[in-house]
Amino acid sequence: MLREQALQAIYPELEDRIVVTIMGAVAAELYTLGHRPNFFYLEHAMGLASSMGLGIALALPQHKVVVVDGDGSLLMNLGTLSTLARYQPGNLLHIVFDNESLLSVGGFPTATATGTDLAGVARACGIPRVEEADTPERLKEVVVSALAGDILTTVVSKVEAVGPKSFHMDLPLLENRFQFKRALEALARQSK
Ligand SMILES: Cc1ncc(C[n+]2csc(CCOP(=O)(O)OP(=O)(O)O)c2C)c(N)n1
Repeated sequence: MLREQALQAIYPELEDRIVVTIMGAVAAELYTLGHRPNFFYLEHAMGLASSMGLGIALALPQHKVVVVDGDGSLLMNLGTLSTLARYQPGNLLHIVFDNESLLSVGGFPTATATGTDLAGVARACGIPRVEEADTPERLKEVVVSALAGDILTTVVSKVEAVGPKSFHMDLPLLENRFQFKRALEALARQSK
């Protein structure tokens, strides 16, 4: 499966959610499908999208938060899985696109290319619902049901190591930060 196809399939489920992505290829792909003020592309801080998503999910329990992660990023912050499992926010959906590669910096193989099973690690850490979804249709099914329910879910999707032609995003990091902060503040006001 191409990650672009997977994102396309789930975009309608994401557009009104709080979404935090890792940097690089997947951020550019989501941005190209249609940027929203409720999307934050966590540049530079590799591995920490899930940690940021956890903080937001705990702070805004009435709203669903979707983290779009990568294998290299998750491997850099594997402890996040046990922290997620400890706090278990039912409003958090953690999507891991596993292309077995550090694609955004040139395509070096990660440990999932040599056998590390991230879904297995997530289960062993105590994430209550762990799914694997290797077609856009299956991923969409999992995303729809996770967002309709209230169980912390990690879904690992194997994707080809193919990125966008251009990583250009016409959105300065600070502008994204201010937009996103305002979007979160508006949601926080709604839930008061
Ligand atoms: C701490 C840190 N180390 C390295 C980098 C450089 N870097 C940016 S993206 C990336 C690869 C991310 O890999 P993955 O999460 O698998 O996503 P992919 O690029 O494959 O979509 C790396 C190594 C960084 N931004 N921060």
